[in-house]
Order: sequence, then C-alpha cells, then structure tokens
Amino acid sequence: MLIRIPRGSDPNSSEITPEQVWRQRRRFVEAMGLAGIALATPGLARTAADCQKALPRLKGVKPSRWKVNEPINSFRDITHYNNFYELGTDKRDPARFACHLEPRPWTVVVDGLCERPTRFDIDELLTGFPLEERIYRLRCVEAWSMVIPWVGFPLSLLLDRVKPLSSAKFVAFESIYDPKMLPGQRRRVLDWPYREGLRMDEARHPLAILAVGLYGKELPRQNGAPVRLVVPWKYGFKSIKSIVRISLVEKQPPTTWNRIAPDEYGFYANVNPQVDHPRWSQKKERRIGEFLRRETLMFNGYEEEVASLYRGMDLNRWY
Ligand SMILES: Nc1nc2c(c(=O)[nH]1)N[C@H]1C(S)=C(S)[C@@H](COP(=O)(O)O)O[C@H]1N2
Ligand SMILES: [Mo]
Repeated sequence: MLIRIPRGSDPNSSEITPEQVWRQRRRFVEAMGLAGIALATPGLARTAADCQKALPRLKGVKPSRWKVNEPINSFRDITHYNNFYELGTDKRDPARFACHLEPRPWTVVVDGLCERPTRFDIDELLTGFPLEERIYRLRCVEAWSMVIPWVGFPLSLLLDRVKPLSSAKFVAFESIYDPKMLPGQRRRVLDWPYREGLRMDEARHPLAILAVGLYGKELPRQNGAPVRLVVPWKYGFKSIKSIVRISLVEKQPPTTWNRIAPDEYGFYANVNPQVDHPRWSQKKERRIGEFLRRETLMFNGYEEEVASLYRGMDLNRWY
C-alpha cells in the first residue's frame, strides 16, 4: 500500500546533502533500523531460504474448477514481492524477515454471534477441511497483480461449523499481534493488529477461501502463514494474513486501511477499473514478470460470479 509514513528524520538534513544521497541514506538507515531489531530476536538464526525449504507438502489437495487461464507467477515472485507490514514496509522485507513469524503453535478463534464459538488448532484446519487448489489473480490496489496457485477451502465451511446466528451480518478478521515475533509491529506504521471485514454474503461466496498453502505446500510465512483470507474479486489488502480471530458481528467492522485513509480505501474494495483511486487510475495493472501493462478487469475478472452481490449499489460511493 502507499501511505505517507511519518519519519523521524530532521527535515533540514536535505539542505546539507544532495537530495538523492539524503534519500538513499534515509532508506539505508530505515532498513538498518528494522534489521537491528531483527538481529536482537532469535528467528534470524535461520535464513528466509531455510524457512522456505522446510515447508511441508499439503496432503489430499484436489484440483478445482477455479483456475485462471494465464501464466502462474513463479514461487520466487510470489514470495519475494509482498505486502505484509508486520514484517516491514518494503516489498522485499517480508521475505527477509519471514523467519520471525512462527506458525506453530497457532489457534484461530471463531466467535461472536454464533451458536458454537470454537478455537481451531491450525492442524485441525489443515486436516478437517477439504483442501483445493485455486489459481486466482491477486490484484493489489497499487496496480500490480500476480496469478497465485493457492491451496485452501471455502470460508463458508468454517462458518457453517460455528452456526452463525441470523443477527450476524458481517465477519471481522484479525491478524496476529505479537511485536516480539513481528518486527514491523514495533513501529506504529499501522494501527495493529491488522483488521479486515466482509459482509456475510461476501464471506459465504464460494470464491472466498481461507488459504493454508500455495504451490502445494504450506503457506510461506511472508504470504501469511499459517492461514490467510483470499477474496479474489477484491484488492489484495482485503486478503488478511496470519489470522488469529474471526468474529461474527452485527455491524460493519472497522478495517485497517479504511481507518487510516477512508477516502482512499473503502470497506468494499472491489476491483473496479471504472473508479479511480484518488491518487491514480485503476484502469491498468502491471502483472509481475510482464513488461506491458494489462487492462484491469471488473471485479478482477470474477464479474460473472460476484456482480450480483452488489446489484443496486452505487460503486462510486461504495468503493
Ligand atoms: N496482516 C496483513 N495482511 C495483509 C497485509 C498486511 O500488511 N498485513 N497486506 C495486504 C496487501 S496490501 C496485499 S496486496 C496482500 C499481499 O499478499 P501476498 O504478499 O501474499 O501477495 O496481503 C494483504 N494482507
Ligand atoms: Mo495491496
């Protein structure tokens, strides 16, 4: 995401050194800041490459009819160009700091307006639900995109287990909050923990999945291990990573980006080439690994499946 992150540096230093040198130095100092924090914690004994090698292959994964007929991005691209602010704000930071995130032990609490609030151990999620491969486009609001072979299961199956009450109109999601594990959380770049939300009918749509893997293996940490949401018709920021809580609620829940910049990031965040972001056009996107930009598709190419969810809504207003 593009935000103006408050910086602590002295504004006058730009007068002393040429602008570019100053910028480079500032970037270096920032990178060192995170690396410095990182070195002080045990995770860095392993390199990101070690963590990736150790990813177990998921068992019993079935192919699904959901596959985009476009080249799939490489494992390298998918794991080295990430947005995961808990692990740093640069696209390369999540890979560098990935090892800090320890995906076991892990529980996901599902609670709120339901008959059977439940704590799921992550391994119950891996073995207790039918895993499918879903090859989806992921389109970031920053105008780049990728095609990713996720492994996961429909979110609706998890919701069924807890038996939502009829008063539950929205689903709220919360990422892990643990500044010891997540060096990026030691700075207030965002209002931690990261939060997202869906309307109940969106959450129950068959395209919305909880992903527990990609390329047939457990999720790499930088992609949101051990479990993250994937809502392919919406901008990537809705696809919240490293989830620890899913709550059924009556009112539209607050979401991280909407709270930071409500005029830029709406609750709905449906991919919409016809509605410009206040600071740039949404008409085109750069597929990572390609040179020419592509036309962005309405609802990220899933119009036929999801347009009915928004019938009658003014998408200029409900962006
Ligand atoms: N917890 C958390 N989830 C997050 C983010 C984040 O910073 N923190 N970034 C979002 C954004 S903006 C995008 S584009 C996608 C990127 O997912 P990927 O790195 O697996 O491609 O994750 C989303 N989920
Ligand atoms: Mo994004």
